[in-house]
Amino acid sequence: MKNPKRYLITSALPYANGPKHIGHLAGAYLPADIYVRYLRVQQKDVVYVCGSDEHGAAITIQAMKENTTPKEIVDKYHAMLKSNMADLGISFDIYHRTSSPIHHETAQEFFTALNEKGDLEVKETEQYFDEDANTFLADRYIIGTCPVCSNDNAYGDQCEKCGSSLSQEQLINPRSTLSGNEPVKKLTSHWYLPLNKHEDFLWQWILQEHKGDWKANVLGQCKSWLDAGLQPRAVTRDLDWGVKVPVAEAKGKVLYVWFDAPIGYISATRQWALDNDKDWKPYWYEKDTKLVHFIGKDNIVFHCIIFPAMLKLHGNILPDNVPSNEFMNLEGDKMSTSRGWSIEMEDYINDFVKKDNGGEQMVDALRYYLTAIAPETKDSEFTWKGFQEAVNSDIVGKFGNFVNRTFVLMHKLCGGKVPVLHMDLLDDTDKNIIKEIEGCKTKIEQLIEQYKFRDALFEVIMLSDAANKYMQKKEPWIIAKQTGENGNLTAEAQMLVDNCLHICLQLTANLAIFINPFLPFTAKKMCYMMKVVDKMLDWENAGKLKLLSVGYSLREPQLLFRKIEDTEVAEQVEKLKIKSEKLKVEEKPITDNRQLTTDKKPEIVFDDFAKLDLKVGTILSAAKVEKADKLLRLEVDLGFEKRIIVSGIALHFTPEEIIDKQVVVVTNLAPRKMRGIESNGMILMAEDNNGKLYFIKPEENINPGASVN
Ligand code: B3M
Ligand code: ZN
Repeated sequence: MKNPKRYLITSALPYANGPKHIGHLAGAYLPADIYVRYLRVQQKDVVYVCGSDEHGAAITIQAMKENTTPKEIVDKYHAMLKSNMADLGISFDIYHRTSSPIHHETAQEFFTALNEKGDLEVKETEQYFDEDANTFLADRYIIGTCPVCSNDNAYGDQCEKCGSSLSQEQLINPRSTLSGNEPVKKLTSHWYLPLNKHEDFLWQWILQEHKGDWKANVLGQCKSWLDAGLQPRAVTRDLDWGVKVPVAEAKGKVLYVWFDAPIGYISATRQWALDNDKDWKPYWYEKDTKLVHFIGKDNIVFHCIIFPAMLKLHGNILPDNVPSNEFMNLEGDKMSTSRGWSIEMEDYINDFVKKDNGGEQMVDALRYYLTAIAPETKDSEFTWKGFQEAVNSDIVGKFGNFVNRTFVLMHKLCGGKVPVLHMDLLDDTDKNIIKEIEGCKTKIEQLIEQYKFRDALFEVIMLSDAANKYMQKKEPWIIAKQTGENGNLTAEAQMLVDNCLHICLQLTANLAIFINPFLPFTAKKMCYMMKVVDKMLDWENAGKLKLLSVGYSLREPQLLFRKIEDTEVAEQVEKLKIKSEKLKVEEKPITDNRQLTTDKKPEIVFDDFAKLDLKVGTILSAAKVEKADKLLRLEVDLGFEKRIIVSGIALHFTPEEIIDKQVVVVTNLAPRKMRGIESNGMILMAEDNNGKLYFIKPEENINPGASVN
């Protein structure tokens, strides 16, 4: 779209069902943030909205898993996601939530408008029903075997192993998540969006109008959906958590989460307008608004086909572009929080940003690497080694190094002030680098406007590389040794030194402007060093040579980035392995922890119980048993003696985390040899329905050897 009057930028609303990983960050948040920051320094009218997606089975199932209510789940993870995003410099104008009243109202109005116009169809169909739990089983409440990859635990809406988008009907051997039983079919009515009626429009709009400007991966996915033919899609569900269907006869039904979530973009805009005394309507109704959705590839069909069909029926504008990214893998495998093969935003923040030697520079270090390897056209791969190399060689070695050398030399050779530029002394080397600064601006603009952030960032690093080479060629520290007979620097030499450092300083100012959308904290630090206000970062200043006035005194340099050490890389790789191993046992389907297991044992008399000698012990040491994945060798202090006990808990706990823990031990169990080690007792553990283990221990630490009766 040429010259839009305003921009509305959205990032996919993350489900508030758990922490989100840096693959999510790289896919939908960081690129949008770069784009928005770029538009803001161009003084564009831009609003950037996002928020937590708080409905759907993803939330209610997590609540079952954590043995709590959906409300507590969304409150907890909404707070976490909001603060993680802020910590990582994602500059939303609003981070809203779909549990808010204004969202419920907006989504209901939207549904009612379509329903009253006759754009939805009501159909009675058979749906899976759990007779034990006496409830219909929406989406993820059914698990079964994936027809594509044979994964036994595919969800009713998606297989997390191969990424296929599924419907419950496609699952082989469906089972209920609530009881594990085979579900029965029961009649129920739902509202459908007849997508089949909009095929022609969608075909024309996506594959004709946008074939030149949408990304190939996006067009490709849309084409295969359209080629396969669109089906009517249910937009309501039998669930008790979500936006109530605003129709009297729809008791016990809520809007399908994928119907209400994208409307979350609208309700967030409304809330932003309320908070800022603005009018939200032009952003959703005026044709000169440029609406751009940033998402990951698993969300393409919803943002390119379903939501646009809804928007069109509702009389809203359509997205101008949906620059979806592919996936970012991690150390050779798919990133997945549930399998523990991921780096959560929360963990990165704790391990790097909130540590000594961390801070905002480590936010920018991550933003740098994630953008440099952004999966813009195909899947990409995060490795800790790659992170280290990118940070150490590009932003420490090239960008940071140039800025630092410039400041050090300016203080040493030019008295800490911006030196004069002697135009008559400029040679070709000077003129070439000046041209490069100007050229860089145009290149970055073109690339960002095509959503090629990776290449745009590469241009900035190339400019800093060229800047280093320029300085290396000019060698002002050598010229500064050309002294006359009186021992002072010759006038000509001083002028050459001044020219070089003048250019290097203007280059630094330009680098700050160029890097700002990508690494905003770095740009800010550079402004501080140059003693200029943030206004200098306005895009119209880019490419200019007079950003810093002659004679202006500047601050001492600060280090922009620190190196990543080998030990940090090793620690993170190790941490990843431990985390994923620990979660392997939990890979089983989720069952409801609030339901009691009923496997009862036969009655015993008191004397049977009294035969057990139960004592409190303290774990003194723990170590893995070689060639036995599940076993830990524990040394336990029982007060009167220390014992070796072999326990099958290695997949649940690391040795480090259980040292000093108190446990209850069956001390009079006959000794048993396991993997050649004699085990003298047994540790009592509780196990929930998901197979997760918990220690049984006194409320407070007491003396080891205390008896348990
Ligand atoms: N919450 C799905 C996801 O996190 C969903 C996105 C909604 S965007 C309107 O992948
Ligand atoms: Zn699959």
